[in-house]
Amino acid sequence: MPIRFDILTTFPEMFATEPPGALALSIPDRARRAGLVEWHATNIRDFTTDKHQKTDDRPFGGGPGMVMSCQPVWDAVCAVEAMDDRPATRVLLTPQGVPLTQPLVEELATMPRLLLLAGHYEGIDERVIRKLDPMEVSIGDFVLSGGELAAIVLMDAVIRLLPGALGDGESAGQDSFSPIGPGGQRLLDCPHYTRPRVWEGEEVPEILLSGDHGRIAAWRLEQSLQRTRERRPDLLAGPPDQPPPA
Ligand code: 9D3
Repeated sequence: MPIRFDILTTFPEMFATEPPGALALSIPDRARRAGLVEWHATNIRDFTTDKHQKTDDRPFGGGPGMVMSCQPVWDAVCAVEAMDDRPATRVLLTPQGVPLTQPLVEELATMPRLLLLAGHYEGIDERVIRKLDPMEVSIGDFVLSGGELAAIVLMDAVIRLLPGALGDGESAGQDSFSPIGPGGQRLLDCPHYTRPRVWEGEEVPEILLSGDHGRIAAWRLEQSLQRTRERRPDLLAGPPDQPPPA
């Protein structure tokens, strides 16, 4: 069975398979055509009950922006979940969520069905969030205009991990090629080079031309460690200090 994504959004066009959108190209499109994944975007607006099809309203307590209303979100989730027998893991894309990391992506890739809820506006009424009790996920500490692009990022990261999604040329997800540090941490990749051997007077590092695969592997690991220390020391740091016992 393919993994099934259901996306609930007021912008379902962002998930179209044609004309090619973000997920209708490259690895996700090939995975879809191979039957490894299917996705269905549902417009939350189709579940509004008022004549103006309003999905949002002004915030209690005042302030800027609009809040997505409970009823259309709840009815959309219930209707979409009933379209398939498999239980859906509910995921709300929100700046308040837990950070999306590769271990979380790997966990999500084992699920038969993911229901992604993407909000626009300031946010969604907290009461329907509590009733849905979704996993809340953020893709990073920057401000998007809505959850849709975050949903696309999550889908791309999950889809490329599905068995059979990567072609022969592409390095795999849990790949043997991804550099691992002395403490088992994931490291940044080493630099890569291809022909010509000299470009604009810049030479390819001599070691890569040596044919000595042992020394090449050691050099690449050292490059990965050095770059990780310089650019992402947080990846090498151990767990944060525990507070001392009282
Ligand atoms: C400027 C508005 N913000 C007030 C403090 C709140 C806010 C609401 C909704 C900010 C962004 C959004 C829309 N973003 C998402 O829905 C979102 C998101 C993001 O903005 N960054 C990283 N991950 C995610 S996941 C969903």
